[in-house]
Amino acid sequence: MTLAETLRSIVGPGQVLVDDDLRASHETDWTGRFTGLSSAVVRPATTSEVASVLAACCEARVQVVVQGGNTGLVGGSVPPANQADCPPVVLLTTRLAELGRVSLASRQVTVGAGVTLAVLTAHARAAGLDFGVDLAARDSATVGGMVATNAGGIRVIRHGSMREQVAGVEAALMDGRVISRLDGPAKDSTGYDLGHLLAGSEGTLAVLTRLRLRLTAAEPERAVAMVAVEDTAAAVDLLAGLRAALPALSAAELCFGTGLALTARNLGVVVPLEGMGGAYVLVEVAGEADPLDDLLAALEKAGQVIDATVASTATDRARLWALREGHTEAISSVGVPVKLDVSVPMDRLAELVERLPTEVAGVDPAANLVIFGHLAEANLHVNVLGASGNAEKVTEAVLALVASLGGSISSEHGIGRAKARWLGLSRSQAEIAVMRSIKTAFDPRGLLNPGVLF
Ligand code: 2HG
Ligand code: ZN
Repeated sequence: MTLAETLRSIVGPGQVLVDDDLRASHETDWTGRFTGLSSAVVRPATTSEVASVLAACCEARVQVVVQGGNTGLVGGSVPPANQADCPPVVLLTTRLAELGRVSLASRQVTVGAGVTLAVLTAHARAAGLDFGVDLAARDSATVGGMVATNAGGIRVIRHGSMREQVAGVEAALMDGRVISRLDGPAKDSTGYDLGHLLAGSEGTLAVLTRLRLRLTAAEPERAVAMVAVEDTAAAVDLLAGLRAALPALSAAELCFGTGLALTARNLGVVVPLEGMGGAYVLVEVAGEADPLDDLLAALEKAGQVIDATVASTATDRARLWALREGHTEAISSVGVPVKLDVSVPMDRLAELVERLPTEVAGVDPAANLVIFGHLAEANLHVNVLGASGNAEKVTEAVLALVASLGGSISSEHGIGRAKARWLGLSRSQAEIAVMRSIKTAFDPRGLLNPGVLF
């Protein structure tokens, strides 16, 4: 039997896509920057099918690339560009769509890795709870991909990143064995925490098939404001004041005039507070009761506010959020960006913002820089447009600056293929050696997500 025949016998003939046009959307990433050929796209529906697909590929020594919603921004979910002679199989997780019953007592739920964030959130809310992580790609991003990349998003200040939500995992190894720990014990000190190890491993160790996830209390009432401040340093001071006054602060997002103008143009709306500030902070507070008065009092007390627009209706809140969440699409509407997702110690954020334009212009004077990010984690999304011919040099310059400020070259998107060359800027040689040993223990033939991370 050929590998394709074996794969068809495992998942059914209709679930092995080999035609060019059916494979195409799985071979290029969301940004359009990363693309590579696959031999087939395989869509297993159960853990045992995933395990059998992996075992068959392992036996045939064929590489496997794992893909969920393909919303990743570092090229980690598509085949490598340089492997047309022996293209990998893309293993698509979207049919792993099980939605378990919400346990109100443990505040946990078990779901398939292919469930989207939006579906998980609706499921939790229907049970009177909520899910703690949220991000703009919620309608397509799968929870498996989000755990694999340790996704962060807009509410990390309140509930942490994806790893913190993981109470247990089930995953298939490249040789077809399955590890399963889905009971989600509230306390567990029985050795290595494999679930937390797989979180952030970017599909290089195993394929996540089911996740036991923690849920949060529902906080249905929200108040949102967009605040104009002098500059990034003032935004950081504002954050300190808001954190002191608002224990239920659920988001603090950083924007700048260039990105807001581009996003407003793309959405066909007017920029609020245009020209008023050197930086803008989108603030959200959540609670069981309407937190608007608390937010107004906190803004008054925190200082630094040049002007603010406060949303008092759901429509106005959505309008303000669209201006922040719409940045990614607005940027892609004008070109293919070099995207770098970095963080620095909070007291270096203003310096990073100040030095970036010179650093980027030094490599490519014609490039356009658009920055925004998650203020509370000092996580900046650096998007460089018009520099695709200089992508590597721009990446080098920005990441070197971040490293010199004591920062991380990936705050929440992962290393993927985009930053694999620069892993050494954020991790020591000893750490990388240990990571490689772990990779070998899970996947001795190096077949899973080749070229990602290392
Ligand atoms: C966000 O915060 C995402 O909206 C995407 O992490 C960031 O487009 C980007 O650079
Ligand atoms: Zn982000």
